[in-house]
Amino acid sequence: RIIERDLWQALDRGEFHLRYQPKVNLANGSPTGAEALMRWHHPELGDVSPADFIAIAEANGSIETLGRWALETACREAATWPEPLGVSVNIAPQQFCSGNIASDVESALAASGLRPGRLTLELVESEMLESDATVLRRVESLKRLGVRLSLDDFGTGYSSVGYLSRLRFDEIKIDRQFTTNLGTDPGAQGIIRSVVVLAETFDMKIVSEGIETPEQALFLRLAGCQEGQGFLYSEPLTSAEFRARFAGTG
Ligand code: G
Ligand code: G
Ligand code: MN
Ligand code: NA
Repeated sequence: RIIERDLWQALDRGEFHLRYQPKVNLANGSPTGAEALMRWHHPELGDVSPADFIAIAEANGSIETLGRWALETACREAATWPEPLGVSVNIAPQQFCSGNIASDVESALAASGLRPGRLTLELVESEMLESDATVLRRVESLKRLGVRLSLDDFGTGYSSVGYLSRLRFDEIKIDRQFTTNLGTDPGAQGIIRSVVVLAETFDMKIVSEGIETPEQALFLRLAGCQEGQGFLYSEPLTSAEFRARFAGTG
C-alpha cells in the first residue's frame, strides 16, 4: 500500500500537521482548550485521514515516531496560547506501552515551556491498558510530571469500573456515538447519566464529543457533563485560527 510505503518518510518531508478542535465549558460556552488531531497531506493521495493511517502506523511501528512528533508539536503550539488554555494529545496504546512515554512527555514539556497542567494525554481503552504493574508504573510516572490523563472513547471497549478506580484518570471522554444517538436511542441518555455518576464517584471531569446540535448540548449540560466538543462549537482549526477565534488574540 502507498500509505504504508510513504508513512516513514512523510514526517521528514513535512507532510503532517496538527489541527485543534476547541473544547468548551458547556455551562457558559467558554473555551477550555483544544484536542490536537493529526492531518497528513499526501502529495498524490491528498488529505489522508488519521482513521486511515493511525492503524497502519501502529502495525508498522511508525506510530512511536509520529506520536512523539505530535506530542512535541502540540506542546510547542499550545505554549503560544494564553493561560490557562490546555491541549489534549491522543496517545496510541502502542506509544503508551513501548519506549518511555514519561521521558517523551517530559522532553516535550521542557522544549516548549508548556506548564504541565495544561497538557492532557488521551488514552484509549484497550487490552494493552489492562492494569498490570507496568501500566500502573507508567501512569504514576506521568502523574508525577503533573500532566492530566483522560480516558478516550469511553464506552466502546474494555472499560471496567475496577480499571477506573485503579488508574485514577482526571477525565473521561464519552464516545461520540452516545452523543450522536441521544435523539434516537433512549439507552444513550441512560448511559450518559450513568457515566456522569461514575465520574463523580471518582472525581473525574466528563467531556462529551461529537456535539452537533443545541439540543444535544443542553441534554449533556443538564446531565452533568462539564465540557464538550463538536461541530456545534467548531471544526478542528489551525493553531493560529484557534488562538484568534477562541483566545481573543491574533
Ligand atoms: O480527526 P479525525 O476524526 O479524522 O480523527 C480520526 C481518528 O484518529 C480519531 O479517532 C482520533 O482520535 C485519531 N487521531 C487523530 N490524531 C491522532 C494522534 O495524533 N494520535 C493518535 N494516536 N490518534 C489520533
Ligand atoms: O476519536 P477522536 O475523538 O480522537 O476523534 C475526533 C474526530 O471526530 C476528529 O477527527 C473530528 O474531525 C471528528 N469530529 C469532531 N467533532 C465532530 C462532530 O461534531 N461530529 C462528527 N461527526 N465528527 C466530529
Ligand atoms: Mn481523542
Ligand atoms: Na474519542
